[in-house]
Amino acid sequence: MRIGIVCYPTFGGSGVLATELGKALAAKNHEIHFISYNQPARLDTFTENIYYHEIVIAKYPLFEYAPYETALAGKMVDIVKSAKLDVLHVHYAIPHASAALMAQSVLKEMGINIPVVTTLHGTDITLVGREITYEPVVSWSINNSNAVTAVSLNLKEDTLKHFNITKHIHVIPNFIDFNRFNKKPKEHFKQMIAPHQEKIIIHTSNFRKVKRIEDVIRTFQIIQQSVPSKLVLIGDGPERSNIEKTCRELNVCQWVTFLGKQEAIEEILSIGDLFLLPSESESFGLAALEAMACEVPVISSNAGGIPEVNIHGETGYLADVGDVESMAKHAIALLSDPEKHEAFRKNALKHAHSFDLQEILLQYESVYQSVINP
Ligand code: GMT
Repeated sequence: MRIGIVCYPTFGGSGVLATELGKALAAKNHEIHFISYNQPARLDTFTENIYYHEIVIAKYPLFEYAPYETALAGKMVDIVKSAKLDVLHVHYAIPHASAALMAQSVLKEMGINIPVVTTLHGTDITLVGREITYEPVVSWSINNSNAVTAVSLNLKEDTLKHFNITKHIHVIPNFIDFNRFNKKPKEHFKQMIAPHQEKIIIHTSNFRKVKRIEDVIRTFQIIQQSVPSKLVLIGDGPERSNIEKTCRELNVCQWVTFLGKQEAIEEILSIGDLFLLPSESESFGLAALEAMACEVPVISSNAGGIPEVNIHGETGYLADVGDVESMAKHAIALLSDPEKHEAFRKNALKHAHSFDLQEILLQYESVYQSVINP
């Protein structure tokens, strides 16, 4: 198939997932055309069957806000025609789904039929999408896409609860590529970060408010008082200064390392003893799945779709959003019981296998087929 993938190019979950999906489809001989306003972060090497098309937004003094959606729709029209695409797959509803439907209408007038598949990722539904100014357009885009997928059962339920939806929503969860994400022998990293065999606790995210990284620091502070440990923070974003301030206030700076944005996250995850994900809202929690694939148990909140990924008392522990005492209590108990910790490591890996990329790819391919040959 010739597939157009529209996504945000950033390190955020939807862009990462869309890029990994495109790369995996290309490896199965599909022709993939990425359409984005910048080279997607994980599209960093030359790969056969992959093309990248940048949206260029023409500037004009009249435009206080450049019309991104119009430029994107125009780009889609151009690529569908020139690359003879079979399907457009847009990731994150706003504004990709409505722009794709605009392109679909334009192309229809030219006698070209292009089906649109929309994947809902999370904040496009749970946060921004519900804003009064966006909601009618998001509802319309979902109902008029040829097929819609959501990354967890919880996100599907949230979409049906908060929007007036008439369209069937397929649940196709986030996936993991075990060729890349597996526990690697990185003892020298461990030695560098924890020279006295301290436990290594990791958090990765885009440092947005919704991730509640202050809770990561608060949980860590309690853990540190009982278990010698180090906290490794991977990523960057708007909350960075607040987090540094919290570290100073709680007097934990000497045990916290900020690594910034990292490409080879799997290498750092490989030295982890625990992963923390206390998010306020999380449709799936791809970061937790990546940790689990590297055999790292997860202590998380029970928000959104996280309980579909992190199984309480098996792959890690869940607590209510903001309940840092419970998160720390579970973490201390697990880190202090080597046998249990080892069992949780194995359980985490085993459960991660139910999200194997190769299995999830088949589900996306089947959705594409269903809209190309309805
Ligand atoms: O929160 C992020 O990391 C970015 C956000 C996005 O939409 O770009 O991620 C969402 O999509 C990911 C991939 O499907 C999910 O794993 C994340 O749980 C989800 N984030 C939220 O719902 C907050």
